[in-house]
Amino acid sequence: MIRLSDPALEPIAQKVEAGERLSFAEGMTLYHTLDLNGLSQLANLVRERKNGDKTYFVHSMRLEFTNICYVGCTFCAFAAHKNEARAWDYDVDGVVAKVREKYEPGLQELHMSSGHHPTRPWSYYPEMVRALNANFPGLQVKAFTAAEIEHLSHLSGKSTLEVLTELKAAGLAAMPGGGAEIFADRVRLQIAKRKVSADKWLEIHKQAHGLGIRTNATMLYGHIETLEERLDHMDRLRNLQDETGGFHSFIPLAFQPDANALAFNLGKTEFTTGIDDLRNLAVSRLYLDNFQHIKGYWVMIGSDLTQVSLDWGVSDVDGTILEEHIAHAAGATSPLGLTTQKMVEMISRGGRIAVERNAYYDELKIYDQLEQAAD
Ligand code: V47
Repeated sequence: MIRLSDPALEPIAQKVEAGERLSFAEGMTLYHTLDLNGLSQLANLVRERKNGDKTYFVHSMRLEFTNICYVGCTFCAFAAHKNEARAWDYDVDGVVAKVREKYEPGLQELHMSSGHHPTRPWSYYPEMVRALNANFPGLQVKAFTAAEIEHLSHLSGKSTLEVLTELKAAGLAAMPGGGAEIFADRVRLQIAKRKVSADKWLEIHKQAHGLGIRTNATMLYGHIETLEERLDHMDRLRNLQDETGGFHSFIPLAFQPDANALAFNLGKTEFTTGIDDLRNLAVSRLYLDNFQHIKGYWVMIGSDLTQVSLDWGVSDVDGTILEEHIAHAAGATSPLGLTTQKMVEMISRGGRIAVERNAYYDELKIYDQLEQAAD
């Protein structure tokens, strides 16, 4: 029984209970309501209808094979010029060596997204994917954002469809959801002017889905965007998901405000608040009725809040990661990685059932006892 203190939520609650789609205006009501308790209960209703208590995570490794990038997004503290001392750029053997260094038995997913390197030839990318598959059979390579795919298309003179087709043939398992930022032009022109356009980002995901490559979608929030622009972003994703069904999860990325031009020039020096993070997750759970999962990204909102978010619509908490650089360059205070034990504890002590998955979201192991996480 859901108890509401805001009468404006009542017609929304009726629709949610009936499994009906929310309108844009109703989404905005969710962004403005002061009835946070009601909002979380509604999001939880959808979360439990779709996933019960199950909360998914993956034993994963993150690798950024280069931080060299010419794009100049104003929120980014990760990108470096090739002459900077902090620049890195691994060749194919270097990428394989880096994975070998960190490799752990049971590792499922290798998530790679990196800078737009200006001079690496196209052949480097499928070769890297082939080498990873040959050296680590069973490891799923989830790599290349739509922004990187567009970059590879420019680099190779191939269409984005050809690029995707060749990467899939090389063994690409799935694609991450980065590079989406905020789709609205007003914001995109200020934060990611030289990055893939919103329409092209969506087209590339549509092409990937058509080839059977499942992807995710992100949204970078907590900077200069309005609440309408956040909802507009979700609206465009909901429309594409209606067409293709190819997105696994939606991941709000909380702006990390250190060492980037957006923070410096526009005075955006604050981290998002816990309530904004939770509200945003709940609104996305309710608005994106055709997404199976909303992901709470512990790297950017911390594992304590991620645990709380399991009651606000979240049914996926990403992975162990091992070593992350993009958020940490911009001030993230979370650890670089978490153990499987910690992931299971976060979920179980949050009152939910931890389910280890792979990059395809196949269920590998259900942990119903904390002790079982010891292995
Ligand atoms: O594309 C960069 C964002 C993304 C900052 O698909 C920032 O499973 C906040 O896409 N503050 C990379 N965000 C991370 C990403 C991701 C993360 C987790 C899971 C998945 C997935 C994808 O990080 C970039 C950009 O949107 N980003 N700088 C910053 N200062």
